[in-house]
Amino acid sequence: MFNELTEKLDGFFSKLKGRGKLTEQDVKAALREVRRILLEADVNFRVAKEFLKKVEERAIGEEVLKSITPAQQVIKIIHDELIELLGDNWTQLKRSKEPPTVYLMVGLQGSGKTTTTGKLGNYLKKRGMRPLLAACDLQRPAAIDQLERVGEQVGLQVVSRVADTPLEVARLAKKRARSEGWDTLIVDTAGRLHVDDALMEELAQIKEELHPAEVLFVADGMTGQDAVNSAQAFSERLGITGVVLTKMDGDARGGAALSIRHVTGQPIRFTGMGEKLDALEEFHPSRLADRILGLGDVVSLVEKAQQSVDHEKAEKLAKKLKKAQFDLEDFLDQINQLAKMGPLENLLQMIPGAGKALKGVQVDPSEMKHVEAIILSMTPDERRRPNIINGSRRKRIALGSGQSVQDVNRLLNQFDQMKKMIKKMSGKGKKMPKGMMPPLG
Ligand SMILES: Nc1nc2c(ncn2[C@@H]2O[C@H](COP(=O)(O)OP(=O)(O)OP(=O)(O)O)[C@@H](O)[C@H]2O)c(=O)[nH]1
Ligand SMILES: [Mg+2]
Repeated sequence: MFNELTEKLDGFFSKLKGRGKLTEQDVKAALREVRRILLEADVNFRVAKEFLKKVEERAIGEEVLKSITPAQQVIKIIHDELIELLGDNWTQLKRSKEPPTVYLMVGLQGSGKTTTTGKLGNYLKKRGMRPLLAACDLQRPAAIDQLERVGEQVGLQVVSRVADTPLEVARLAKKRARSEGWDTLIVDTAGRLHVDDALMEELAQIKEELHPAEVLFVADGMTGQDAVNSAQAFSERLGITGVVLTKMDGDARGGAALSIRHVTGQPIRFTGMGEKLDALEEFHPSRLADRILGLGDVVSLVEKAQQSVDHEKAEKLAKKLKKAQFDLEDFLDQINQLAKMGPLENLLQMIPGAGKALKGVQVDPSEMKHVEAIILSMTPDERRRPNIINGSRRKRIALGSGQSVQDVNRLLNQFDQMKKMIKKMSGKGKKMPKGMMPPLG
């Protein structure tokens, strides 16, 4: 996410870093460059203009000219202003005084409403709440099926097929939530290709009926300028309280986040980071600003690791590590843990410097599958005592896993190296961070 923007700013700032004090001329030239970067990244031109005006006001003059490292000063100003533009720090979604708290999901067709309904339900469930989902998209019969499937996947009940109009389904769903004691109701609605009156009217009626605590505008992060226009329309005609930016796992140009926030004045609450129903992240402006400026997002990385790793397993593993009993079963376990943390590229992006260093390096998820296949083709005994795996066993494992003998050799070598490294670490009495895995080979 925001790769291109980061890269360009990086390139520009490395030029800047080589210079002495900045003159007004320099600042203007620098900001012209930043403006080009922002526009290319699909930031709305009005937003870019206002943003840069603020930066310029702060940058030109004493503050920068008197500073010892002017480049750093400019970076800091841009960073601060970015955070300012992206919004205040993340806060929890609002709750209603009387249950159920209703969250109304709205947005254009295909923006990710139904998926996000499931993701949000999953997110709240994990935090101890009891959400109920409501299928109020009666445009297409398939829409109801889809939400029912999503509900099943995350283990949540869905109110569907109880009436013929979205408004009536919404009303009955809230009634049911109240009488059965569900504390949250998340309402999936229909989308349209373009903002149209019929849709706005339908949504306005549902909103009036349900008194939602939040109206969340779900926007496709890949759509750039379009996202801005529709966000503005929904914001003006319906009134929204927050934004979920989906598909930010793709190569979104990034401008959407900046612009939508500015145009609607409403905070971005979450980002969708994949099709899976756990791929929803809380939106942290400061972290995103760090990311835009290439400072990495270590906080997210650590949080992610902690959430995904089963702590009990981690503790068992730590004990094994101490006794240097780490075997291929554990190795496989670790690979599966890693897989749970999401696409590898996402994780690597969060490590400072990794974005640049790994540029062009493709991390192939099928690699992981190969490793898994190889280990699964071993006997339990072989997994526990890899040193017994001789030449003929290697051939058998290669055949069984559909990989080459070289692949098997490589994996065993990697495992060997990793074991040596672990021994070294535990020998020095260094503690592995809780829940973190050792680097792969
Ligand atoms: N990569 C990626 N895909 C997503 C994300 N969120 C949703 N999608 C995909 O986008 C497509 C559309 O998502 P839906 O949830 O059906 O969108 P919708 O807004 O409900 O669509 P309509 O009901 O037709 O208006 C699906 O293929 C989803 O899997 C995301 O964060 N990342
Ligand atoms: Mg839908």
